[in-house]
Amino acid sequence: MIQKRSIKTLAAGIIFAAAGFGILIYTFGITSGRFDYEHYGRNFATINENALDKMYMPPKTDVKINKSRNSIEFYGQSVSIPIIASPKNAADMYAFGIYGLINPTIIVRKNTKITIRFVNEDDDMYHNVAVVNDRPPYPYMSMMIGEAFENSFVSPVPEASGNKYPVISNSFTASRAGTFYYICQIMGHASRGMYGKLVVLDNLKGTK
Ligand SMILES: [Cu+2]
Repeated sequence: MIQKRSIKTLAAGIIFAAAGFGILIYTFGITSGRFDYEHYGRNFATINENALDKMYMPPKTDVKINKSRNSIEFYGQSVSIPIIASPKNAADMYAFGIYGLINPTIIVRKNTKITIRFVNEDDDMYHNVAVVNDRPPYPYMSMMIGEAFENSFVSPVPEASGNKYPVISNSFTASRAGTFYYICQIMGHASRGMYGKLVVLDNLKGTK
């Protein structure tokens, strides 16, 4: 009798533990949901090397590139920003490239609609990009850092293979002025320097 009861207790304990673990995983899945590996890079397309090379070329208008400050100012209420993970001109894989600059400071005006066009040039690792409030240095587990703006997150995309470079886009509105950061949230990437600054200006003046 005692044995039966203890078996029942044990069974109940296991069920409770399993349920608790399930709730924990579920909760974690919500807070870090987009880092569920099963959902990595579901909706990406690919571009070839020719199209990738074009992403390095700045447009003739609507941007101001300052190489000495390593900054790029984007003009307009709606801007498209091409961000390359592990660009060929970077010192290592843990870098973003925009128009040939490495981890440049991006400058926009408040309420600009930003569309990030994100491509992975790395043939070895997944990468993503998210705009966050937290300033460096970053922890190893940077996927837990929350987004600065609603939807300011681009899903991780897998490594490039052959002449196919994964590309994915996402839009958000820089609704607050201030200094933010765009970081890669794959484990250990931001902590190794895969980040840059995003400055959202409060007024209509440039930074000239
Ligand atoms: Cu990365």
